[in-house]
Amino acid sequence: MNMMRVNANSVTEQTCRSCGSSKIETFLDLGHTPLADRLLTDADLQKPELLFPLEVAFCADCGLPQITETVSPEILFADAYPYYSSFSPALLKHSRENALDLIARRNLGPESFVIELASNDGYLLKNYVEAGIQVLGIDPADGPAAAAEKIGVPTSCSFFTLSLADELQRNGIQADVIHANNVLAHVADTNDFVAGIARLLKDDGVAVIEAPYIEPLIEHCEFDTIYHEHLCYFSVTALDKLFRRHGLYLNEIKHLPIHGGSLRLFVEPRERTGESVKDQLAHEAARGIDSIGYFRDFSTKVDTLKRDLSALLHRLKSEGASIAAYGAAAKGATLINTVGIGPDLVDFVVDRNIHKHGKYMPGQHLPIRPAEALLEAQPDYVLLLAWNFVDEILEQQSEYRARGGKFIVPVPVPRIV
Ligand code: DWN
Repeated sequence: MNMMRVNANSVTEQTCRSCGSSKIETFLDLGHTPLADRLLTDADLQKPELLFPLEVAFCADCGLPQITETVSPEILFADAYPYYSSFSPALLKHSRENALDLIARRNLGPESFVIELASNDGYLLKNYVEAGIQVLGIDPADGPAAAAEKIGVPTSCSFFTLSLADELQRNGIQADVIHANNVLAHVADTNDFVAGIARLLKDDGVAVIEAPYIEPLIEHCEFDTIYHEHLCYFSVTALDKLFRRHGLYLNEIKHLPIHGGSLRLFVEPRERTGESVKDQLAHEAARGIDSIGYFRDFSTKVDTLKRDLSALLHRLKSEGASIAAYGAAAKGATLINTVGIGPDLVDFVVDRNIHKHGKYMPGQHLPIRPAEALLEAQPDYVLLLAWNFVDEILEQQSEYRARGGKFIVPVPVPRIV
C-alpha cells in the first residue's frame, strides 16, 4: 500500500481548541491513519494515500478531550463527502421525534424560523417543511446539500461561521431554533462556530445540539469513534465553559443512545441551568471526568480490545472461516486501520449507502458492496463496523443469520452473536 505521511494539509495544535490553554496532555496515540470518510475509487488506489497523526489530548484548564491534529476542513468535508444521514432508518426516526417534540414544546408555526448547521441531506429539516415552518439548511458538502434541495429543504452549501451568521442577521434572518447534530465536534474553529450560534439565535431562541458524549466512549472503549473529523470529545464540564464564553447557557441535557451514546444539549441566551445539567456536572466531578486521571488507563483498554479483536479474527481465519464486514462507516475506518484488518482477514464490506458502493475503505482498501452481497456470498462471519446500529442491522440481516451467518460485534468487547 502506497502511504504518505504529510503535514501539508494539517496543523498540529499546541493549545486547547476551546480555551487556548497550553496545558494539554496526550492520553491516547492511535498512530498515523488515513481520513476515515475519504473512501477511495479505483483511480485513488494508484495514488499515495494521505496519513495524519491521530492523538487525543486532555486540557487541564477547561477539561476538553480533543485530537491534536487539525486537517483542512476542505479536505474532510467538501467534495465527495460520502455521509448521507437518510440511509439510517433509526436516525430518521430519532430526528423526526426530535423535530415534532420541538414544534410542540416551542409552539412553532409559519412565523417561526428553524436553521440546521450541518443539515446534510435534509433528513431533519424536512420535518419542519412538512409542518409549514420556514427553514434554512447550512452544509459544506455539495452532494448532501443538493440532495436536501431536491426534497425541498433550502440549503446554503457552505461552512457555518460567525461571518455567515453576521450576513444572515444583516439580511433579517434569526432563528427560533438552531439544530446542530454531530457537527460541534467537527469544526476547526470551535469558538467561532459557537459565537455564530449566539449571533443567529433570537433572544428567546434555543440551540438544540447533539454530540457524542465522552463518558460512554471511555466506559465502552468506543475508540473507533475517534477520527480526524471529530476534533473534540465533549464532557458537560467542557461544554458548559465553552458556551458561557459566548454568552450562551447549557440549560438542559438529554442522554441519547444514538452513535454509541450522545447528549442532546439545550443552549439558550438566558441562564436557566436545569437539574439535568447540575446533576451531570456533579457526576463528572465525582467520577473525575473533569481531570486527566480518568483518561490515563484508556490507552491500555484500547490496546487490549485491539489485541483481542485481532486474535479472534486470525483464529477464525485459521479455522478456514470466511469473513466480511458491515458498515463502511468512518468508525469502521479507524477500527480496521488501528487493528490492522486487511484483505487477508476480511473479503469485503457491505453498506446500504449507494454512494459508497464500488469504492474502497481508506487504508486497508477493502471493497464496498451493496448489503445484498451478504446473502449472495454468505460469509461465515460479518464484522459489524456500524455496531452503533447493532439492533437494527441484526434485525435487517435476519435471513443471513437464519442461514447460519454470525456477526462479530467489536465494541465494547469483541463477541460473536
Ligand atoms: O459524526 C459523524 C457520524 C454521526 O456519522 C460523521 N462524522 C460521520 C458518520 O460517522 P459513521 O460513518 O461512523 O456513522 P454511522 O452512521 O455510524 O455509519 C453507519 C454506516 O452504516 C453508514 O455508512 C450507513 C451504513 N448503514 C447501513 O449500511 N445499513 C447503516 C444502517 C443503519 C443500515 O441499516
